[in-house]
Amino acid sequence: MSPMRSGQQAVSSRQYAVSSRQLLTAYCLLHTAYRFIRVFLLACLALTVCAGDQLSAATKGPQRVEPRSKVARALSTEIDRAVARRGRVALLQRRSFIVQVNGALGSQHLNKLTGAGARLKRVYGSLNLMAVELPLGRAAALVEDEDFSYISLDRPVRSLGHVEVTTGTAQARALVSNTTLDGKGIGIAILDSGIDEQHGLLKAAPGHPGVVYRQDFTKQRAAGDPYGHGTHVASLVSGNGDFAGGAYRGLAPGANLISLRVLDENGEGAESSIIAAVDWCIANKDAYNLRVINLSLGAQPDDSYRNDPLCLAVRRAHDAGIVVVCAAGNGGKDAAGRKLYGAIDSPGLDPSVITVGAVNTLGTDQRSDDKVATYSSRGPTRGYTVSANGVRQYDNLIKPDLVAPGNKLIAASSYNYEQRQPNNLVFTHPELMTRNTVEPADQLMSLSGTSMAAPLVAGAAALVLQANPTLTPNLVKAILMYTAQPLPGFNTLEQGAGELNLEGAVRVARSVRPDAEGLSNGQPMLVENLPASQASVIAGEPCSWSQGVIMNYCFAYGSDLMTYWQGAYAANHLLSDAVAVAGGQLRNDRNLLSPEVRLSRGVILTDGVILADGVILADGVILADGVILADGVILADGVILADGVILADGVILAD
Ligand SMILES: [Ca+2]
Repeated sequence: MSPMRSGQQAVSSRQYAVSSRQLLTAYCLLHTAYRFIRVFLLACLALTVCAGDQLSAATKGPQRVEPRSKVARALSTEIDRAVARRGRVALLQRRSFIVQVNGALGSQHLNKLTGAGARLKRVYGSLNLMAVELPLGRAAALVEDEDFSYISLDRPVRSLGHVEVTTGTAQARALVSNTTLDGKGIGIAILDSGIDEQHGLLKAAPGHPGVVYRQDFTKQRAAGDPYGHGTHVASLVSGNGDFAGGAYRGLAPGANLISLRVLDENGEGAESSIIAAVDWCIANKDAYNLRVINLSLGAQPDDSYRNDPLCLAVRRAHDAGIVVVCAAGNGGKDAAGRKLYGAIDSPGLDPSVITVGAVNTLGTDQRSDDKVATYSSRGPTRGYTVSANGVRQYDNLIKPDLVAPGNKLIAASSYNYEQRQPNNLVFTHPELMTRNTVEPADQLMSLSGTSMAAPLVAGAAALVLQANPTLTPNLVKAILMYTAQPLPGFNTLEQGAGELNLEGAVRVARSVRPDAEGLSNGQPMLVENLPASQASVIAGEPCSWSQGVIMNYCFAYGSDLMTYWQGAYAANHLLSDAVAVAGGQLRNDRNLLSPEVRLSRGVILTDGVILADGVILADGVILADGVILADGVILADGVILADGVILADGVILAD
């Protein structure tokens, strides 16, 4: 059984894009004909009422890519469903809509709407659209009127403002005296599909440096971000707080972005490009104070992390003192929707990096309703080596390391100025666009995936490093895990240590002695005590810290992890160096862990697979060799994507 893969979706989207382009070309040809054959046009007036609208959309570019119908797809599905169920109540229910009009918005439009029982919520005169409330059943009838061009549901926008609160970032900003934590001075490399630097959330402004360096590692040498993924990711990291009243402020708006383009206009890239970009980061880290790399991309592993070239590259970056953040992948379920374990992408399967899964916040600041997204890739890692007699030895490391909001996040939508059209993600999936403005630099889109969760952790790492620039990558990772909040009902292979809690992370980070790296294993490392409760309060709710750190095969826990320097935090180690498997038992290295740190009592089977005692696998999921026996879940095999193609997330079906 092979897991659902974004790559398959990317291929089909591309085919869809070609046909859409052909449609647009046809419209443009029609438009030319319109100029020269007005007489003919008059004779065909009835026909052009609809086509003319599409023509203007085609020439203006971003307005609407392929208006096949006057009713948005999601809305027409809802109406159909209500009608099929004879749902009188559903049809009478008042909903919020965006109504677009033909021609200049005038009193005739307002009169018709109020006549249909609509309540006007907001009128956007310059955009010729209105936000209204209307019974669902009236919506379809409304668009029969020629004065109206398009109607869609006014979907709830989950702005980053929500993410800023629910991750504890809003509180964390003021935790260091005399400064506002915004990532200032920290360089963050975004290895992705490029960044649209003209976008309102990303262009340079006072207090918001935006992109300070850019280089294209693909063969295309394209400007901006024709695919759209990298711009979205970059604005989650550092969107300008002056845009739209701060509703989409990134976690680290003061950081310096380094845009290294490794994915092409279809979201695909080669391993070699990524390795070259990572090596560029290592060579230039001092020039840009480059402390964080974000990799919202991945490939299915066909190698152990010990041999995987991407893993070796990110390991070099880690060893050079850079915090590397990777998306876990979106392989959490198969095509039939069944839960899947063992689908962590490369390079997220390397023990040195911070691997991030996605949380569905349900759009609320409170975290008590948060869930790990169904598509978020679960551990263990399934890279493998093959022994001399042909037997696969799987890595089986616990991943992800933590989870962060990643479902339906609204952020910047890049514009393709060369072709005068939205980015390819929006071009092929117009429903992703959540803020469709005439000004391309103000457009926003909604994406879901671990690709969206990773940049929140990258931004968080930048704030932690601003709070305490002396921290090693291992200590940054340990602090983020230690202060993360375990979500009830999800095991460690689903959520790692828990959900990102920046309030707690900054509180610990600022307390670490600046000379901590010179300490020996077990020496006190804080300048103040840990809070007695070891919990944060976010959106009025207590959020307990996990108080532990994942180390390959187990969960190390105890306050000593934060109160005493651990040898494993040093730059020349991995956290997981502190724990070894010997004779089927976990043993901790006394030189790398202080005596009071406990290890979860996981039993290690002879083939290196964990059989946990309920600490790690709370819901009783049992791992055997290659198959999960409990509750029908399936363990993905190390399926091979042989040609070294790297994929960004395609468009995934959000929870
Ligand atoms: Ca929530």
